[in-house]
Amino acid sequence: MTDSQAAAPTALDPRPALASAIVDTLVHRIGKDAQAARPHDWLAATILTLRNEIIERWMESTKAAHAAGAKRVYYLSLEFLIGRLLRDALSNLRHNDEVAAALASLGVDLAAIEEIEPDAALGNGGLGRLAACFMESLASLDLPAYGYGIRYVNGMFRQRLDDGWQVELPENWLAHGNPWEFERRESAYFVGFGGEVTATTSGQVHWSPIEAVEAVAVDTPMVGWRGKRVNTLRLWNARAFDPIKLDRFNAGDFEGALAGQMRAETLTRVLYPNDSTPAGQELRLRQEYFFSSASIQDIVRRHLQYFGDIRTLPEKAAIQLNDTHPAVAVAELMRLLTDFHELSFDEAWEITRATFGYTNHTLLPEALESWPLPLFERLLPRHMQIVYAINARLLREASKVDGIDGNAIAAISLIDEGGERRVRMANLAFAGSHSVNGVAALHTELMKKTVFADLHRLYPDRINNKTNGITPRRWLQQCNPGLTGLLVEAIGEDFKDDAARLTALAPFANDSSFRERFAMVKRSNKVTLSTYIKDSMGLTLDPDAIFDVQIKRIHEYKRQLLGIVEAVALYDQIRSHPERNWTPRVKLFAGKAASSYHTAKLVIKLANDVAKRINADPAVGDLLKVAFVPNYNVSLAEKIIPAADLSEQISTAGMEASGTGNMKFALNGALTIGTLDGANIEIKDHVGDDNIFIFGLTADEVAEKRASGYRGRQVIEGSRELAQAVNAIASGVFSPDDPDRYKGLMDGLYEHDWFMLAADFDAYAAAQREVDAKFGDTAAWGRSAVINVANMGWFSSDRTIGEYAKQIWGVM
Ligand code: 26V
Repeated sequence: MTDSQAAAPTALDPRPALASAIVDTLVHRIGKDAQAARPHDWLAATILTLRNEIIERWMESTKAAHAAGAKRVYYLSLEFLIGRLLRDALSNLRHNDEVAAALASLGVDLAAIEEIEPDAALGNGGLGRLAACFMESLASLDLPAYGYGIRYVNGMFRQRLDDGWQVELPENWLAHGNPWEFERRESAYFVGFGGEVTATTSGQVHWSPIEAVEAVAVDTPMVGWRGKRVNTLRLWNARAFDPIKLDRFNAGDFEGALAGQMRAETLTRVLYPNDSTPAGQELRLRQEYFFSSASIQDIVRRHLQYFGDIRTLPEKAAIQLNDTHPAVAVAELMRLLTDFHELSFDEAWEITRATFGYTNHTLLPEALESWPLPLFERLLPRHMQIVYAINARLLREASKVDGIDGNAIAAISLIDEGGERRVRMANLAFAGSHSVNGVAALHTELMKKTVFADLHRLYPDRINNKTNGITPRRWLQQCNPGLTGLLVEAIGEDFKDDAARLTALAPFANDSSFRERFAMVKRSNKVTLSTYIKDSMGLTLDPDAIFDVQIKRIHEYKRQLLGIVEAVALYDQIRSHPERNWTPRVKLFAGKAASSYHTAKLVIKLANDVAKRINADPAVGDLLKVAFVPNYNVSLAEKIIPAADLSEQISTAGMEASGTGNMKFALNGALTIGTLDGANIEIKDHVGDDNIFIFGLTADEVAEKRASGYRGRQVIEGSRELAQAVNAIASGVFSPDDPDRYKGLMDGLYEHDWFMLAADFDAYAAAQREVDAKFGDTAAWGRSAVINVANMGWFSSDRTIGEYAKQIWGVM
């Protein structure tokens, strides 16, 4: 297949062949004819047809890496938030127009079948989506890499709103089968749990687990830009060894016969839908060990098959730990090296540290993983011994360093001894890696100063920064074809191969006719989104209003509440001064709350209550509309981001490690209103102070204020606008059916305000009025929007992966 335009079929045109290939697949693989086929059948037939080419490139990629004896990158992540794959694969292979035309000739609309592909939602939020962007960039940069994770049967829950309250519904992405995946029954590993460890007199250690499951590989191809390379995402499925215990079955004990199977399958049944606090549940630790063990066994097996000598592992394999979820892999590799390959502890430790790198994604103390020691020891007795041995060595080293006192030793230890003893996964990951990185410049500096201060003193060269990025294929080319087309007209195709070339757009910021076309693209995207919102929610939006968007997980530190309180204040202002020249505004919110996170769920309800009241008030009309769009996921983000004018990135400074949504918006020509937090700081540095709205406390100021005993009351009582909004919410103006619903939430702002909402409110409101003024100046706004696009190329995940490849993995 070649890159072709949608022209009329001719004798030389390959399209009839493609159309008949799709029909052939439909008949012979799906078992339907064109008359009986339903949209899902066409989707499967299209994917299966396209897959043939992908498989060929996939095999070539694997063979080439083998022939070159190349070092491979292994990305271990409990989450891969991939979204849909058909448009991604079509676009990266440059077959969009051709396949659209072939399907059209069969009376099938490509866009419509793309829309019914389920999202692969095997992740919670930023960390999982980053893993997916990284997989795409690794293939695009032609680096041999494997992603390793879990093939959850049920991904991130679907969100429904019942009278404004979040309701979680099970997600079932595999309901129609998954044409992208290949089960590899030959790649299966034994993963044990529990039992005992014995040692022979000669020192041979033997672990006899009391329970075991089989990990079976399921592979999905990851297609890089222009199909240059196709890498593997290998997800593990758990199976019982003896699927049906026939003796029990024959004896009539059907339930007993299936119990082992059920227990094994439970392991890979569901993604933990929480990214704020560790579940602390045994099943989660089992998931972590299950996928870490299978992945390490697979990596070691491949290394020995290709290179023969376990000692050369660090020269041929780089393993990156995506947060601490796979940290037990450090102990697992140590176990294989010492117990099976009979290396000395010291040699094994050297190999392990040279092989692993660890990426930290949050400093929130409540999100740092640690496991009660008795649980860890019961489930993984051999790993517990190894953790003790690593710890003894670590603390011995630490005690030799000047300035490391008893408190520092306690902080460095792999075991938390304050209260019930716990195994600290971040310390294990840090100790077991040669590189520990943060995901934005500020975050990396804070790592050195806060959670890892003592480990940093011990190993001052280990912490480094790798500012996150996003793939411009999915987040510009695929989701925003209108803007992409305009960019090609202006600066040619080069930016598609190297996002840094977007800088060629900068001069067009001063070209009024270009700005007009740029504004037309944005308006057209806003019309498309408005149609979606009208159809799904029944709400009519004015596409000429400013589309102000805050979409992300609902979390107190991300401060959706600040956005809502400001909307209430604005509503009050519009009602009090209808004669003023207001800039019409649409405030869009979307995001999921962890099911046990009550405050986050209450914030969702508040957004909905506020929307209900404001949207029904004829006094504001089209000047202000508020909507909470249900079931935020990757595909919804792809619809909303191209239509945004204003990107809300308003976390409490010092708390958002990086953010990646911030990058997606700016790349699509939205202006950011944000705090000096995470990657916002670097976005500001790239787009320039005049093209971003920065407000609020800095991370240092937040820390000082907290230390000084700050309380929200101090500022609320001094800010009329804020006090009115908070008191209106607290007194039930937006919840007449339950006037006290938000009293506790608002009291929290008076009494604590840990997230500095009140402290930042006036600055935020002032920045919003600057936004209004600038949006009214079409030329000024358009200039800034174009400058944003021109300067966002640096935030391509190709740049990020290039840095990992050169500075951590040694593969470029
Ligand atoms: C954390 C936890 C903690 C408890 C156990 C379950 C669980 C599952 C996931 C997570 C991930 C939280 C960390 C996270 O997603 N961090 C986000 O990472 C993004 C990519 O680096 C970054 O842009 C966001 O700022 C950061 O919040």
